[in-house]
This record gives sequence, structure tokens and C-alpha cells, in this order.
Amino acid sequence: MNNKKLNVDAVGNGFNYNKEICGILLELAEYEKNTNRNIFKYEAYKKAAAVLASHSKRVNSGAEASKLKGIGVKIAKKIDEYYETGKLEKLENIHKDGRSQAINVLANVSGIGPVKAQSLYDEGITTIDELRQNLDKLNHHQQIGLKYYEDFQKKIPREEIQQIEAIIRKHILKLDENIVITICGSYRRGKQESGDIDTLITHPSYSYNKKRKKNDKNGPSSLLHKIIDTLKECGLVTDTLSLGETKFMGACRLHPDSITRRLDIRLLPQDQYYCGVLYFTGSDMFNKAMRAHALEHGHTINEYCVRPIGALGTPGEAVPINSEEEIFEYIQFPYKKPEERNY
Ligand code: 8DG
Ligand code: CA
Ligand code: CA
Repeated sequence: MNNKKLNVDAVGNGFNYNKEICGILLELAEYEKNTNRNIFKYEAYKKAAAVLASHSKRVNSGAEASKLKGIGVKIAKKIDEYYETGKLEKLENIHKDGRSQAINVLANVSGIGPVKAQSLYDEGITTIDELRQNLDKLNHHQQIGLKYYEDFQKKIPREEIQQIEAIIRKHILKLDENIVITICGSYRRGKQESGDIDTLITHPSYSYNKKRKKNDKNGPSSLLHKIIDTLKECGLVTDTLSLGETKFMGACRLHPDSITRRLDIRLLPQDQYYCGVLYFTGSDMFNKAMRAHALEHGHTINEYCVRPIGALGTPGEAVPINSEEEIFEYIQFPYKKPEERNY
């Protein structure tokens, strides 16, 4: 679960006829996640917002909205209240509630989740400035998140990601020309702006199924570490939030005076690469729709593999996958180009 702020423009594809209601529902979603830690309600509000965002016309009443999948009686009532009075009492109260507002702000720092945000609040920290006076209460990731708090809130223009991608490619391919690189997320879906840079990498000799020896020079850990070292040397990567065997989370920037950006790099085995590319391309809503479709067609899919579901309901062996298209074929879902996955 990530804590980036939800954004009405991030849901749906094309024009949003229900932008106002979506904004309200996304605010309620944030409130449920951060203040109440109620992930069910968070998901329900997010889903309702996504359904309304992709609806082809403006809904004029709760009754009309409730005909859509994912919008129940309670949300319908809120829509009516908003249309009738021009506001929503629940949201007015949340806005007046200092605790909720403070927790929302704190939970927007990379690395600070709802639990940490609440404990900071309970210790009397309510603003970013106060947090900056209390660095000792934060771990390394959270300290870097705070250092770049303002920068990380800013969206990254597509042209800037293109430039960053070119640098990543140039330096990584110098290490080994067989490395495969795909920038996924909203960038791959063609969006003009993205929240961060989701990079997936694989190498033909790194496979999940082929057992490898310990300390193998081409094993995952040494490859990812080499990649990060190279990207630091060339000046692109400035900070590390976390670095494991297969996952780097960090910060990068084009030039010393550019805005600092969030960069994630994941190293995947080549036999799990396309499931990873599909998953990390998203959108989140598209993934949910695709998983549901897969189940209806006797398969279970996740970020690693596609597995048929047997007669007893248990998943079988992962099927070999060599492209994203093959995943769509397996589950009989008409192929959608990345730009068509902005659900
Ligand atoms: P953005 O960065 O421009 O805001 O949008 P994004 O690229 O679509 O979102 P992201 O948060 O960077 O996540 C990348 C993809 O990972 C997302 O499109 C789909 C997949 N994903 C899920 N579920 C989740 C989840 O709960 N959290 C995150 N961070 N990613 C998820 O399917
Ligand atoms: Ca992203
Ligand atoms: Ca991301």
C-alpha cells in the first residue's frame, strides 16, 4: 500500500464528467485509510470514484449513481446530500478535525504510513515543519521522504521521464547489453504526468525456475547493486530509500538543480518478467478487472505468474509466459494496449 495522495485526474480515462463527486469520494477514501485505517472502506470509496470517473455522462442523483456497479446505498445518499446542499457534512467535519488533517499531511511523507502518522500525532507532531525538528523520530527512508517532501508531491512531466529513461538505458546497457528495461506505471499507460518512475529490469540468464548457486556473479543481488552503483556514479541516483536483492527504492534527478524524483527499480527473473510488466503497468483498477476476468476463466494471475485453477480450486503450476499478449490470451481477455488500461 502506498500513501500518495489520490487525485481525481488519476482515475478514469479521458474526460471525467463526475469530477466533483470523485474528488469528494477520494477525500473520504484518504480519510478512511489514514485516520480510521479502514482499508475496506478505502477500497470501496476508491472503486466508486473510479466507476464514476469512467462513466460516460454526469450522474444527476444518488439513485442514478447506484445503478452503477460498485456504488451502494450509502454512497448514493452522499451524492444526493451533495447535490441538494452543495456540501457533505461528513467531509465538513473531517476538514474541521485537526487530527485528521494532521495525519493526512504526515502520511503524505514517503515512508510514513497511517500507523506511524498517528503515533507522531500522538507525540504532538502535527506539521511538516514540526517533523523537520524531530528527525530522530524517523527512520532513514522517512528522513529522505521528508527531505524531498515538496519535490515528491510534484508530478513528473512525460518528457522528463523520457530523458531519465534514456540515461538509465545508456548506463545499464553499458554494464550488459542483454539487460531488458521497461518503465511501467502511468508512464507506460501514456499519461502526460506521473507520480514516480516504476522501472522493471530483467536479464536472460536470471530465471526463477533455474536454480542457481549461492553468490553467483550474475545472481540478482550483485546485478541490482551494480546497476545502482552505476546510476549513482553518473549522478542520476541521489539517494537510496531502501535496497534489497531485487528491489531498489530511491531518488533521482536529471541535473543538480532539477526537482528530485521518486525512482523504483525492480529486478525480475525473465520467466516472471511479463507478469510483472503487466502488473506494474496497472492501472490498479485495470489489474483488479483483469484478475476478476482471469478467475472467471479458470486462471489466477498475480505479479509473478499465471496459474490454472484445478478441479479442487487450487492453483496448478505456473504456465510459461513470453509476452504480455500471452497473458491476455491465456485468460481470454481481449488484448489492451497500455494506453487502453487507464481504468
Ligand atoms: P502514478 O505513479 O502516476 O501516480 O500512477 P501509477 O504508476 O499507476 O501508480 P503506482 O502507485 O506507481 O503503481 C504502479 C502500478 O502498480 C499500478 O499502476 C498498479 C500496480 N499496483 C496495484 N496495486 C497497487 C497498490 O496497492 N499500490 C501500488 N503502489 N501499486 C499497485 O495493482
Ligand atoms: Ca507510478
Ligand atoms: Ca510506484
